[in-house]
Amino acid sequence: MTSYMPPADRIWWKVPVGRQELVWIAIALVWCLIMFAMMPYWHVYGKQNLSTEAYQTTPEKFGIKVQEMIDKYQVGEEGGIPIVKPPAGSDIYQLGRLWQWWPIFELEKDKSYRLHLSSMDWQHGWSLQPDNINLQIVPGYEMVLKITPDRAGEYGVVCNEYCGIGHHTMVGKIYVRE
Ligand SMILES: [Cu+2]
Repeated sequence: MTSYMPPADRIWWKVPVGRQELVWIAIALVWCLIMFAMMPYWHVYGKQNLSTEAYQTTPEKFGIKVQEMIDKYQVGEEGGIPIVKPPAGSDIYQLGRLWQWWPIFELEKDKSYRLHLSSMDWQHGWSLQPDNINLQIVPGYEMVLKITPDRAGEYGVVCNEYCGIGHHTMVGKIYVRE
């Protein structure tokens, strides 16, 4: 009998499941449960997934927050992009747009900040180098993550989501001072 023919026994669902099949279902189920448990385990102990928060916003609202922070804490300018030194422990805002990460931050080592990220136009990829922290940044949502820079130096923010003709020039900066 082939599968496209009707079963010989009309009430086939009452035929007991074979032992081998039961064993494989059990093995697959146990493996699923292990994988399920691994997700929270790696989140906590794997040191690879960020604990981010996400909120709805609009480009207009987010742009206002960014500008308010710049007006309060700007300390300089580099290549036409403001450099901002917000107080330790504060909420800091960086926006992505064609083709900039705006503004540049000057942060203190070993101090924590709540970093808010959003896009003004379309999807960008926020990639912190050389630490390789990656986040998808989309308009309409703000991602929030707590950061505590533990090394002084200059960090780059590159866009790793192709966003048009100037994508390769979309490079931002974060300075961390002792
Ligand atoms: Cu891009």
